Amino acid sequence: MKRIFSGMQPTNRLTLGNYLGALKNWVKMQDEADTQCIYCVVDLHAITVSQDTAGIKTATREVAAAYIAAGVDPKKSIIFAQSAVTAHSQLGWILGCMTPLGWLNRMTQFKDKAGKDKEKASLGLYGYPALMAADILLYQTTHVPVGDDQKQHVELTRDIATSFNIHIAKKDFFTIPEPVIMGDATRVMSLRDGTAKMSKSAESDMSRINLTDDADLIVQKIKKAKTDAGVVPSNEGEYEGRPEAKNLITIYAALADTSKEKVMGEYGGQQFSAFKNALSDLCVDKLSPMTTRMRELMADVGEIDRILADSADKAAAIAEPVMSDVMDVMGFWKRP
Ligand code: AQP
Repeated sequence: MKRIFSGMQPTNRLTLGNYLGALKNWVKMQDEADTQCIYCVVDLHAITVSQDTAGIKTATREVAAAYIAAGVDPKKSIIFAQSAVTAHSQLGWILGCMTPLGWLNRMTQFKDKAGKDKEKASLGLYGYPALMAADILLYQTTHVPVGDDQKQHVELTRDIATSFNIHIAKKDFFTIPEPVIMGDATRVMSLRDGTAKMSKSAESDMSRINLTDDADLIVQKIKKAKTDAGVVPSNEGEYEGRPEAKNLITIYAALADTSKEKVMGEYGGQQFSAFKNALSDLCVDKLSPMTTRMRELMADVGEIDRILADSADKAAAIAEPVMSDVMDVMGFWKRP
C-alpha cells in the first residue's frame, strides 16, 4: 500500500500557486488505488519564521477549509494540524539530535528564508528539515509529493532515515520515502515579478491570488498584473526572456487543463488587455466554487474542528505506535 504525506504551512491564506502547484494533485492522488493520503496543516513549521499567536488558529482552519474546498475529501484522506499530534515534536527533536550540521548547511531553503541577516534566523528555521523528516517518517510514508524546491528536504529525510536504520535501530525501522516530483505541477510566479514565486507570505497582496479573493479582486489583480510592451506570445520561443507573459500563459493553461501551446494558438498576437479579460473570467469561473465552499466551511468552524479532531485521532493512531517503537529503540524509559 502507498502512503502519501504532504503539508502546507498556515502562514497565510492559500494562493493560486498552492492550488495549481500542489493541492490539485493531492486531490487526484486520494483516488489512486491502494493509497492512503495524509494531508497536514504544518503549523509547527509556520512558527519557524514568525509567531502569529493571534492568527495561527484561524489560519490553520482556513488551510484545512481550503484543502476540503479544493476537493480533498476528509472521508478518504486524513486532514489534521501538525501540533495536534505531539509525536511530531518528539520525533523532530530526536532526529534533530542525529542530523549533522554539515547536512543542514547544504539546505538552500534556509539560505533563502533566513535572508541576509542569518544571525537573526531561529534555531527552528535551521532545524526545519529535521522536523519535516519526522513528519514523513512518523507515518512510515512511502511517497512524498513535493515541488522541486522541497526535493532537497526529502533527500535529507532519506539520509536521516537510512542513518537511523543502520546506526541506531540496526534494522529496517523507518520506511525510506520516495519523493514524487509532480511533473505536471505548475510553478506559479508572482503577478508583480515573473521571476519570483507566487508566495502566500509575500509582502504585497497584489502579487498573488488568494483562494479567498472575490471576483472583483481577482479581476483587479489580473488587470494590474505586470506584463511587457509586447503582444501575447504565439510560441515558446516568443516568451523566452518574458517571465510575466510566460506566467500568465502558464496560469491560463493550468486552470483550463490545456497546453500552453493551445493557449498561445488562441491568444497569440493579441493585446494583453484582451487576454487578461479572458484569464480573469477563467480564474473567477474556476475559483468561485472553491471560494464559496470555503466561506461555507469557515462559517461553521465547529464542523472544521470536528474534521480536524477526527483526523488528528486517525493520524495519532498511526503515529503513536511508531513513536513508541522509537522510544524503545532509543532506550528511553517508558511509563509501564
Ligand atoms: N507559486 C507556487 N507555485 C507552485 N507551487 C507552489 N507551492 C507554493 N507556492 C507555489 C507549493 O505549495 C505547497 C505548500 O508549501 P508551503 O506552505 O509549505 O510553503 P511554500 O512552498 O514556501 O509556499 P508559500 O506559499 O511560498 O508559503 P510561504 O510564503 O509561507 O513560504 C508546496 O508543495 C509548494 O511546492
